[in-house]
Amino acid sequence: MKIEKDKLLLKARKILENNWRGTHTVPSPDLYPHQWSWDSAFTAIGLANCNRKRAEKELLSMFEGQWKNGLLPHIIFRSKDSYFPGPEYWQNDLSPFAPEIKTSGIVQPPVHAIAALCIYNQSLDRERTKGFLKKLFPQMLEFHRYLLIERDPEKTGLVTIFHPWESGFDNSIRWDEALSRISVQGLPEYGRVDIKKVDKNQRPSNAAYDKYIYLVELMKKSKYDAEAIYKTIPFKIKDVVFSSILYIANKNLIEIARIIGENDDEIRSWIERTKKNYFKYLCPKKVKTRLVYDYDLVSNQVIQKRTSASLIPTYTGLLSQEQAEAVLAWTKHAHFCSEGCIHDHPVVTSIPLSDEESNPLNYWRGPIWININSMPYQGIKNYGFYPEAKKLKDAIIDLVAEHGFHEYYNPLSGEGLGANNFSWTAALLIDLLSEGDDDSFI
Ligand code: 9WN
Repeated sequence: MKIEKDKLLLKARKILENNWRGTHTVPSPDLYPHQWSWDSAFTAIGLANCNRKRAEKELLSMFEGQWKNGLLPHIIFRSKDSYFPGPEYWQNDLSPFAPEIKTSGIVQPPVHAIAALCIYNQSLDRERTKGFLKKLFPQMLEFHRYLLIERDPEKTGLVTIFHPWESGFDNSIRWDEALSRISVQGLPEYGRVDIKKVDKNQRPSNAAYDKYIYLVELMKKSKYDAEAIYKTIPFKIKDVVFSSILYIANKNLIEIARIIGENDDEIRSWIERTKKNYFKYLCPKKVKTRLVYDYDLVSNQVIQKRTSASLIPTYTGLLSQEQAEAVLAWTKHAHFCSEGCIHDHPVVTSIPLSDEESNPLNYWRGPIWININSMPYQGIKNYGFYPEAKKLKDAIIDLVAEHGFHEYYNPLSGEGLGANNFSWTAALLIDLLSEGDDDSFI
């Protein structure tokens, strides 16, 4: 498809403009009317290319929600607009560390340092941007410290998540087995708002929501204290995407420390820890596919589910060239919707189309998401697979140009699903379209 790049860029910027609320960008006005953590960081990556002042504000405002123990919550509640679970349900004041502002009590992947470095790299006035980095650096460091201490008592350099929402891949098949072991008891009455706004076939099931709410109940009982939660919660997983993103974010934090003249010894020690344990936990020798997976701390098993999560490690640079080739071969197989498909989008789906569990409509259980395409795109490009990377990039752009800026897409038809006018889709598109000469790496 021949796309008109300038028109597409304008549309993407307009979405970010409409979703801007003066201090932050909402992921989508109707379904997600507050500020989400990794959404804000993806949005800042897009804004770094076109509105750097706003990009800085976006990240700084996200850290207004930071807790005194470093935890950066996955939602800051910014308005009275309806969302469930809302602030009255989370009750962040159960924790002595919570801020005044109302937030959730869980985290999301730390994309923020990656976004902050993007802002600096794109800045036309780097001296001034250093001031922004200086402000944000200690807060990002505190967040990473929380993840590497409170969420990693095993000292593996890998993050333990307590809830599927922390992964950002909410109802992914990656969590099915762990959730199936949990029996829900004493659940409070609650009413979902999401399925009043989006077709319920495109959202997680009620049974999944019961487990999500039950897990939050358990965390509330522990007053959101990670040490206490570790002892009681039945969902404890070393998340491959979260840990990979943290590793990249730590590398970027080192670069930021260099730019502003801060000490980076502690960050380097975290990086070494991750390097030492990444394969030990996430891809032990007995794993025949050599793909990198999540590790379930309750069953003490690698979760060998083939999903797009296993493509994210390409972005870390930790894979050997041989392993990166295996990932690439895997993506080209049934997992890219490509040759032989009824449309022309060789884009990464959340789980392989060939998988019998794949559902083209349902959230993280089949559809295409733009963030899980842009990260492997950077990854395979870094490994030197230029033609494949170019093909993926063109496909992402084509998909959005043809079908609009949705939260996710049906991999069989390209049809947009979930929320419309979705901020990270717009932002990551801006980032891809702004990369300079499209053919520069061919
Ligand atoms: C729960 C905001 C968020 C994203 C997540 C996505 C979805 C929320 C929900 O929306 O999760 O956090 O209500 O389903 O799964 O990745 O950050 O866009």
